[in-house]
Amino acid sequence: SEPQISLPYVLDSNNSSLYFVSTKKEHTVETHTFRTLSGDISLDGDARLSIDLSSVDTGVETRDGRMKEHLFDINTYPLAQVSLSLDYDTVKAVPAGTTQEMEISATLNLYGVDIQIDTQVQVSRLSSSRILVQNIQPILLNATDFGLEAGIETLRTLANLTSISYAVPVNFNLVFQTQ
Ligand code: OTP
Repeated sequence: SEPQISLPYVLDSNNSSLYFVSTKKEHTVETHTFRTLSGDISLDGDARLSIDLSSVDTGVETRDGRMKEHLFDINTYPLAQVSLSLDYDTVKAVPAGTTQEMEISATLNLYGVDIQIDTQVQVSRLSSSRILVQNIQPILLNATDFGLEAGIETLRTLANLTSISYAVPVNFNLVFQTQ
């Protein structure tokens, strides 16, 4: 059943995840994550997700360090930020135990560049106070859209690789809860 009163949602970071995929040497595909996410959804329907780029975890410390320094330049751009507006009441009205598909149009700010992401998510109501938001299709980023190709070429040279793809699929599972 739906909550009786309206409250803002806050990301439950321990139960949320965001994964991205890299491809090197044409066929070597690896999955990586960011450990630290935060976010919220206000009563006005302003939804935000903040990704702490210093929390990148590729399973290889040297690679994490190189990505922070040469790719993301975390001293200048510590966060990637996603924002969108949605209808709070539509989210509130999803009955517990059910899933609803929603079209969203979000802005991703990464490396000082804003790009628009139009995609479909599914919103599942876990309980009166918790929802799970997941992408349905993989979200396909291209590093060139953010001016990140020079950084990728630096990583490629440092690791002495023949290629690293600029195409990066992203998937997320975000749990939001009211307080
Ligand atoms: O020697 P060696 O072979 O070992 O070499 P190494 O492998 O060590 O070194 C080589 C290095 C390699 C191979 C790594 C290269 C790395 C890359 C190519 C990765 C580059 C990464 C990029 C470009 C991007 C990373 C991803 C992000 C920053 C995350 C972006 C976030 C996205 C897309 C999420 C978007 C979210 C949306 C649209 C919605 C969010 C929802 C909400 C806010 C809630 C909405 C709520 C409701 C209710 C609907």
